Amino acid sequence: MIKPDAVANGHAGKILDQIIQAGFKVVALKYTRLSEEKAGEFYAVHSERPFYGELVSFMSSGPIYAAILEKDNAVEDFRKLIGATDPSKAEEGTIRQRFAKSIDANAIHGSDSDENAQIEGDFFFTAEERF
Ligand code: FUP
Repeated sequence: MIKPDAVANGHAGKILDQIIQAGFKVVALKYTRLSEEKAGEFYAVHSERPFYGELVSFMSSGPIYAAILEKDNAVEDFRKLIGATDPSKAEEGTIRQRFAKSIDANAIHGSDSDENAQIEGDFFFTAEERF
């Protein structure tokens, strides 16, 4: 997901370009907005964390781009490409270092396992929306 801050700041095109240039194939792509309810469902794993309420409200605050990406070793390589959760700790040239301002508004989300990538892909896309 390209998050509401990056979309609002006009960075979505540059972020998508960096992803594609890094060798990821776009299997599915959608411009949409999460309701609070859907954002809460997406981040249910964090429901006990102190930042959950703000996370849900931020993630439903504006439109996002959702995508399914494909590549060998995709989860690990994508997490390297996006950088640390806290952009102040993200390596030079990573998406979060380039485009994110804070740990809560951190520009982009990447799945943390193949299993979660499957679940999160199914959250946004039907089979007919994948190529
Ligand atoms: P990541 O996998 O890098 O997106 O990081 P996490 O799964 O740990 O966190 C998910 C989201 O929760 C982050 F993208 C932003 C938010 N978050 C906070 O707002 N504060 C924190 O201290 C940690 C995470």
